[in-house]
Amino acid sequence: PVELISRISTSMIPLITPDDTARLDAIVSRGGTFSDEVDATVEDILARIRAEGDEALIELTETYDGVRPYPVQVPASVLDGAVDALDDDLQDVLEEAAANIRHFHDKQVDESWFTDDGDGVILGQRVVPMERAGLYVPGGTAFYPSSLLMNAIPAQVAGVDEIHLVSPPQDDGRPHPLVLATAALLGLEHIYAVGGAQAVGALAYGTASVPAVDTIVGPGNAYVAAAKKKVFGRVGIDSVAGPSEIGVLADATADPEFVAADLLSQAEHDERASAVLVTPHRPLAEAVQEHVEAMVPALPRADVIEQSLADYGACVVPDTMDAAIDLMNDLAVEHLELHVDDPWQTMTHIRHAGAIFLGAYSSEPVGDYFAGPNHVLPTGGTARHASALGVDDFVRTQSVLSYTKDRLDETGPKIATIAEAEDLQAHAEAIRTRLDRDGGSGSKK
Ligand code: HSO
Ligand code: ZN
Repeated sequence: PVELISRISTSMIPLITPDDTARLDAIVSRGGTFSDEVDATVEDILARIRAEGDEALIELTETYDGVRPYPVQVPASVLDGAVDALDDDLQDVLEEAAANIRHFHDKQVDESWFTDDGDGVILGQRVVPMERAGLYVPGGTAFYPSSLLMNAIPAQVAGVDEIHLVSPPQDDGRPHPLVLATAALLGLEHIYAVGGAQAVGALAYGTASVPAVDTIVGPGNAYVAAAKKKVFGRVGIDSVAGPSEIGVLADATADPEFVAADLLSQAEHDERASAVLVTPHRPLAEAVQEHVEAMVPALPRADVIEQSLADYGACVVPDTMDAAIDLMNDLAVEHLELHVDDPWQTMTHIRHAGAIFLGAYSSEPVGDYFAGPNHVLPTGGTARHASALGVDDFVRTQSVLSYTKDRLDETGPKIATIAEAEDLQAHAEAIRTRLDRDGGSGSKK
């Protein structure tokens, strides 16, 4: 059957077996890498921002965006009328989507907790929002209003005090009107007409106009991603997102047209996006191939889709559903759709995926735009260790300890024993000096 399969694998989305490890490896390891040129340029930009602040920020903006920010911080008066730039219907649905996203993220809020053993000893964990978050928002055609909702709302729900948004200036020296409108819709107040690595630097180090923040989130080009990686440690960052991907796990009950349409929805993101169907039911794979062929030519982004499918698309046909599930777990895809008879049952076998979409009507764009879960998700196999962007990315937990004299009298000698085993005498003394005060059990007589 392998020879047979390779004969028809010239389709727009190739049919392969799980033995085609070359293609499957290419899909998993296709993440974004930076060239040395990007790396050196970004290093330089960050050093200049650090040394010269606003002056460098404005100069670099003129160099890279060809315009002076007018001014760096967008005046409140501009924001007041910004929502008018939105078409009324679009405004309504964005507001509805924002409410859904807020509702979902409300559920993520963790409470502080404290234990009380009844003897006055209290241990606990405080959940404390960050003071300042930085949001990177791409300009012009790379700007998706939905992504601004997905990045800003968790910060708002977390209770972050100040959200500072940066976005590159257009010809008029201001961020794109749609960026301003969406920001205004969300009630964001601190907006700066700067972008690129210089904006990330400004958020990380602070300048006269842009305050230093505690964490920086949001998508951007290779320069922005490289800058975020470099300032990580000084500030927090969200994970650096790779190209989008979708995996569809399907059995004979799946509707091939739905499956094909959903594969294409991710393949259109960019040339490095990936779309993979895994099904043990070969007739389904072939039907999906046919629907793909039929649908792609009519799509405005057909070129992008053809490229991403040619490099990173596949209809994989393992022998059994168990093998299909194993493969899906190995791929650890960003979006996993389950088009199977009992998706809830199948889900119990899924270990690795960024977000899971169950059944024929949970199409991936439902999650991209509207349902409520975050669309900033781990890509490139990182779903093995990473999660969706969420409220957790904007809070810290702090441990709390409150001991009593009685409890220290009881446990102090044990604590001192460990300190001495570590040869850390001052640690032991910090305990013993308290036990000695009134001749407690640890006292040296
Ligand atoms: N699917 C993308 C998010 C997105 N889709 C934005 C449309 N707009 C990454 O999860
Ligand atoms: Zn999408």
